[in-house]
Order: sequence, then structure tokens, then C-alpha cells
Amino acid sequence: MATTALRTCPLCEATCGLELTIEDGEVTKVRGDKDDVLSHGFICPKGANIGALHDDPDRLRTPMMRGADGELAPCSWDQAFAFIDERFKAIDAEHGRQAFAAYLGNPVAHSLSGLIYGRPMLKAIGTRNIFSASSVDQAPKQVACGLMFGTSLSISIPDIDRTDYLLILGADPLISNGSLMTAPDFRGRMKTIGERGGKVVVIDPRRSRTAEAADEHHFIRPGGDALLCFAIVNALFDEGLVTPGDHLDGLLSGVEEVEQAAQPFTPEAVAAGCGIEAETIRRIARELAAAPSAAVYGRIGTTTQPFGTVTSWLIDVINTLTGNLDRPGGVMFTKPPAGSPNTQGAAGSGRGMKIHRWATRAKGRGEVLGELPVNCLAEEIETPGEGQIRSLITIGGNPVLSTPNGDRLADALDTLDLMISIDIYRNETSRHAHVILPALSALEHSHFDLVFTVFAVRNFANYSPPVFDPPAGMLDEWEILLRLTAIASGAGAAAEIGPIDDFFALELAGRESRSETSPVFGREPAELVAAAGDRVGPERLLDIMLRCGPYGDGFGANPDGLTLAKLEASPHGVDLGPLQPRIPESLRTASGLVELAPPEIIADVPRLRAELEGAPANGNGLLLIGRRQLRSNNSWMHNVPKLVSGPEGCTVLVNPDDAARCGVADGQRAVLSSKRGSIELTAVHSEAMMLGVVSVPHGWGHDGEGTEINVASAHAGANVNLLGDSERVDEISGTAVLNGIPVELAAAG
Ligand SMILES: Nc1nc2c(c(=O)[nH]1)N[C@H]1C(S)=C(S)[C@@H](COP(=O)(O)OP(=O)(O)OC[C@H]3O[C@@H](n4cnc5c(=O)[nH]c(N)nc54)[C@H](O)[C@@H]3O)O[C@H]1N2
Ligand SMILES: Nc1nc2c(c(=O)[nH]1)N[C@H]1C(S)=C(S)[C@@H](COP(=O)(O)OP(=O)(O)OC[C@H]3O[C@@H](n4cnc5c(=O)[nH]c(N)nc54)[C@H](O)[C@@H]3O)O[C@H]1N2
Ligand code: SF4
Ligand SMILES: [Mo]
Repeated sequence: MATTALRTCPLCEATCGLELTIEDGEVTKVRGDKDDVLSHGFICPKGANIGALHDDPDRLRTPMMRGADGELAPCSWDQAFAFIDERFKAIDAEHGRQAFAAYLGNPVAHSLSGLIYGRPMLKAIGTRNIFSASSVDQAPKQVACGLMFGTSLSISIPDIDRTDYLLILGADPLISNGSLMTAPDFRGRMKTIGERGGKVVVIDPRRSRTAEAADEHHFIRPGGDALLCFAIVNALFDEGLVTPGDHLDGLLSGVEEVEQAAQPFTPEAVAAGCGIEAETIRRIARELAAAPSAAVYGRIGTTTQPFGTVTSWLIDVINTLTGNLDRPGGVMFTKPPAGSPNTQGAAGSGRGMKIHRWATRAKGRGEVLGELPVNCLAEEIETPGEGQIRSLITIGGNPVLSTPNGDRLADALDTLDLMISIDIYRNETSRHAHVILPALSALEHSHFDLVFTVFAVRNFANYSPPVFDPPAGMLDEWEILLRLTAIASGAGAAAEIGPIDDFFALELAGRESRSETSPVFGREPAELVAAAGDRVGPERLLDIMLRCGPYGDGFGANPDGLTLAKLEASPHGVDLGPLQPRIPESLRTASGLVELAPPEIIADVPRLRAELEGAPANGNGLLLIGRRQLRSNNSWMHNVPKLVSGPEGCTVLVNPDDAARCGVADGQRAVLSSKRGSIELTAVHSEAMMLGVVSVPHGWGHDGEGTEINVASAHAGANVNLLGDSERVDEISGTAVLNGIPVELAAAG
């Protein structure tokens, strides 16, 4: 008999509702849930293959441990934890806590267990060596927003459902399905902008799918976005178009500093450096100022480049100066249901964001978001001395493929005394581990988007229970993390995790009951925990968070409010309405103002001035950029047959004129090399590429020995991150430069 199950897709930030048909314990059909409050039936090829992912025979279903012969072999959970406990103690005794490190990968951001139990585990370990995908991704945006608005989760989200003008830089949401902008069916939403008489403009060195669907597209020299944005700011001042709006009266500081900083960056001065004509820049500035509402949105092409933080900052400077900060149709702040730093504590001001509180040992690269740049991971393992990393745990991460110079990292991993991977595959990274602890299939655990409800274009909440029971004996990720927490706390491998979990629940309830702005201020923590009923694990903590959150029932204070039970009774999700203006309430800067000119960012402007000299010459004149692909998910969905069938995924796109100059025919094998390495792959001629720019997707290169991802290995592709240069970073955030890498192209052989 067929049954249906509803499940939020955990595979990307769009958080689509899926409707699964289950027959005899198998997923036989996946459709978009047309009643989902946010996605209204939208689905992409990845979500449609979630059943195949669940069924993948290569997906790990038992822990693996390295034996005396050096090979990874199945073992029991108890064996795995006992081994970890023993090694942990030995490393701790000899080297102390700074010898431990962690890398948290992209799937952690989609995991309720990972988000709730990951940080406490890291706290129990007590190391500053925390790395994550943020430093090959969005850290610059979080730093810029954090310094301007007071918390790293106060991200300005384009209100695309109401905007009249959308300027997109370095993002391809028709393929990526949106990032730092949870907006399922971006194409449909974008269409309505046109129907309202609005306009979409895309700035990208490649005429992307999004650019094709837009009203206007301009090529930009990779890395030229900071120059372009500064010139827009310059033009706004120059032409008297600066009108932040009455709603920001008395709430804005730093306008004059911004005007001054923008002085050298006239449209005429930047035109050569960014490859866009001065008149076009001025026109865009005028259009942004004149539109009834407008939003500037930048994504991975603007963050993973040498001026990632400056660019991210300038994007919101433009939004602010044109009157579009925190107003409908502009950029706004989502109000998430499970609370976030900008819905907690006193409204309107706070401690603000601090950066560079500590630094890496080898290069002195500064901390941001409580983390160090992953670019520095290999050298922090290699460099001897106090604090040398001897042990690493990766959670849902594949940094060997995802971060620059992964070959160097792979070698470094083999020198560790203890490496643990919590992963679903034995892949390019986890194959180096002493122990792999398998995570459950996405359909075997519950789901709630703690992160993406913070970045959504509408306020919403959506909870899914597990579709299938986990196989007997398997642990959920939160149970794995609690057992590791027990080990790190000295309680040992066999410790009961229930009491630790109870402690976390009491701690959370205690924080709420001590907060004057919480609906449960002054109440007894134990009473709140008891009111959460017989739930345990992430469900209990989520229930407490929801009930104390901005829409919560406050444990009775607001009886109609949100609870986990209410979400369970609403399998299509709960719509919490369009975004609302939130300034000044959402601000958590120390001044209680929007800080338009954070000193940490202004200090990086002189470095940008050097770029005014124009594009530097290099190699045979090519710059490498990346791209997302509809049927791919970073480094790890290439083991699903349906997603890798069809045209070759990992190719280098090159403008036909460049290809002719380099002597590379369409469809021919080519060698792409940088000063760090070279890869071989198929060249595809494409008029969509800007002259002088080539594009290769990341996450490929599945030819590593010792892996068990048989489909992916048969469609290996090449690892573009062998070309990256781990020395090149956005100076403020330490984020890797993944776009604009000088390369040379030649025919293979
Ligand atoms: N050159 C270049 N490099 C890039 C980028 C780029 O644009 N260009 N993009 C960067 C970006 S934005 C990101 S986010 C990173 C992503 O890079 P990573 O952080 O490495 O994340 P993924 O590549 O998604 O790898 C996810 C890992 O988690 C495992 N996994 C999947 N599901 C689960 C699960 O439920 N639980 C657990 N425990 N594990 C799971 C997978 O098997 C895989 O090993 O790559 C970055 N690297
Ligand atoms: N199908 C699919 N969806 C995904 C992912 C996936 O792997 N596959 N990954 C997910 C992840 S982890 C993330 S972070 C998001 C990323 O989401 P997006 O940022 O939308 O990702 P991309 O499609 O890589 O779009 C980046 C665009 O920036 C352009 N670009 C490169 N360099 C520059 C530059 O210097 N300036 C400008 N202006 N543009 C530049 C590229 O040509 C590309 O079109 O996607 C997520 N969604
Ligand atoms: S767009 Fe993202 S969330 Fe939606 S089905 Fe595809 S992978 Fe899942
Ligand atoms: Mo990402």
C-alpha cells in the first residue's frame, strides 16, 4: 500500500517541501508539496532524487575504523568510541586542547542535530581551532552585516516578492536556488518583478542562466565588484541621489566617512578595472535611486574574492543610501521563529560584533565568527610548536575537494594522530580518518531549518519528522555528538548521554528564564523543561526555542503561539507573513545605530585603491571563476546515478576567441594550470563566457584511491581547487579567493 510523507528538503537553502510516495518501505516518487507555505510545489532534480540518495548502496551504514593494516574496516559503535576516547586522552595529555581541531561542512547548516549539538561539543573540547565552510563561502557577508547591524546573523535579505528593481552580483539563483536568500522557485518570484513593471540586472563574468532570464546583464572582470559598487556609491553622492529615508533618521552613523572613502572611486576611474563603462555605472546608480524600491544582492561571486568583505559592505551601503534598507521591496531582516541573536536580549543595541580576537599560529590570520580560515588548516597541521593541530574532526565536510590546495591538506591529514569524520560516505576526505562515524540518511532523522528560517524572504516555520526509522543500532547525529561531548568532558566512551542532554535542556531554559526580555523571565527552568513533555534530543531543545521565540507560546504566556506540537500539526509549514521593517529593534550594535562605516572595513579601502590601476596582466590572460550546476551539490551528490547521467559535468567553459588563441577546440581535452597546479578536463566553447574568463565547477575530482563512491568515481571530473592558492584571501575575513585565479589554458597531450 502506498503512503505519502511530507519532508522539507535539506539539500539546499531553498527548503522546498517534498511529498514522498512510500511503497513497501521504499520511496517510489518524489514531488514538490504544492501546499508547502513557502515553496508551493517547487522542486529541483536534487530534491527529486532524495530517495536514490537514501538507497545509495555506498552510503555508510556502520562505523569504520582503521585497522593495524591501515585499512578502514567496519566496527561497532562501542569499539569506535573506545578508540576515540583512548586517543583523545593521549593527545590531550601530551599536547593539550589546542591540538584538537574541527571542520564543519555545508550540510551542518542544514542539520538540526549538527547545529544544536555541534557547538557544545566544540566547547567541551575547548579548542580555538574551529574551521568551517564559511571561510570558503559567506563569511565576508556575515562580517560586513555583523559590523553594520550588530550580529553575524543580521543578514540583509532582498525582499524579492515586493521589489521593483533587483541588482544581482555574483549569484546564479536560477541554478543555485538561492543562497542567503531562502526563496524556493526563484524563477517564478523573479518573473513577478517584471510583471510589476520592475527590472532585474545581473553583473557576472558569465552570462548565467539567471543573467539570461534578466532584463539586463553586464560582464564584469572577476573581482571587480568592489570597484563597481564603490563607483555606484560615488555616483549617488556626486549626483545628489543619497536619500536613506525618514525611517533611518537618527539611526545612521558614518555617512560622511563613506562619502569620503568613495571619493577616488569615480565611475570613470573604475571602468577599466571592473570592465564596465562609466556611463553604465552611472545609469545603474540612477535607476537604483529612482526605483520605487530596489534591492542589491550579492553572493558567492562577491564573497570568495580578494575584496569579499568590502564588496559585501558596499552592497548594503548602496541599499542604505538609496533608501532601501529595511523597507518593503528593499533589503530586510527576517524574524526567525526559533530565535536568533537579533531577536534575543535587549532590542535596539547590544555588544556588536568583534573580529580578530585570536589568530592562526603560522600566518596570524584573524578569527571571524569564532572560527579560523580553512585556508590555513593544512599549515596549522604541518607547523610544529605549541598548538600544532594533532587531531581533526570533520562533520559533514569534504575539505580535500572544497578548499584550495586540497592535495596539501590531504597529505597533512595523514600525519594526524586522530582524525574522525562524521559523514555518509567514505570519500576524498573521510578516507583519511581513523574513524568514520556514519550519519543517518536525511529521511531517517527529523528536520527543522534553524539557519534558513533566518535568511528567508518570508517569515515561516516548517518541521518534518523522520520518514523512516533508522536501522537498528544506528545513532542519530545528535547522539554521536553527545557521545563525543562525553569523551571530551572526560566522562568516557561509555557515559550515558541522557543526563548531558538533560543538562543542555536545563541550561537553555535557564538562559531564557534569566533574560528579562524572554516571555519566561523569572520562571523555574526545571518547570519549563518538564513542560516540554517526554521529548528528548533536538526536539526538546527546539520546542523550548520555539516557545521562547518571537512567535512562541511562551509556555502559556501567549497560548496561541508557536510550539513544536503546532508545527507537527502543520506538515505544510506555518506562514508567518511577509518581512516587516525591524530597525531599530533588530539592531545589536553597541551604538544602537546602523554603522555605515565600520573602521575594520574602512581600513581595507587603501588596498582597493591599488586596484584602480586596472586589470593586472597574467599568464595567457585568463582568469578562472566557478559555477554551480543544477544536478550537483558541492562535492557530494555525484554518487546518485540520475544526477551524473547525461552531459559531462566537470568541464571548462571558455569563450571561443580565447579558445582559438589557446589552440583548444570545442570538446577537446585541455590542461588548465595555475601557479599552484594543473588539471585536465574537457573544454566547452561558450559565448556566455566573458573574454578572458574561464569557468570550472568545484566539488569534482573523485579519483582518489581508498574511497567508496563508485558512481562518482566513474564520473570523476577534476578538482578545480588544486588550482586555487591558499595564500590568497579576503584580508578582513580570511575567506579564500576562489574566483579570479590567474590560469593558462592549453590543449592536452
Ligand atoms: N573552487 C570552489 N570551491 C568551493 C566553492 C566554490 O564556489 N568554488 N564553494 C564553496 C562553498 S560555498 C561551500 S559551502 C563548500 C562546501 O564544501 P564542504 O563544506 O566540504 O561541503 P560539501 O562539499 O557539501 O560536502 C559535504 C560532506 O558532507 C557529507 N554529508 C552529506 N550529507 C550529510 C549528512 O547528513 N551528515 C553528515 N555528517 N555528512 C553529510 C558528504 O558526504 C560530504 O563529505 O565548498 C566551497 N568550495
Ligand atoms: N544546484 C546546486 N545548488 C547549490 C549548490 C550546488 O553545488 N549546486 N551549492 C550551494 C551553496 S553551498 C552555495 S554557497 C550557493 C551559492 O549560490 P550562488 O552564489 O548563486 O552560486 P553560483 O551559481 O556559483 O553563482 C555565482 C556566480 O558568480 C559568478 N562570478 C564568479 N566570479 C565573479 C566575480 O568576481 N564577480 C561577479 N559579479 N560574479 C562572479 C559566477 O559566474 C556565477 O554565475 O549555492 C547553493 N546551491
Ligand atoms: S531547490 Fe534545494 S531545497 Fe528545493 S528540491 Fe532542490 S535541493 Fe531541495
Ligand atoms: Mo556554500
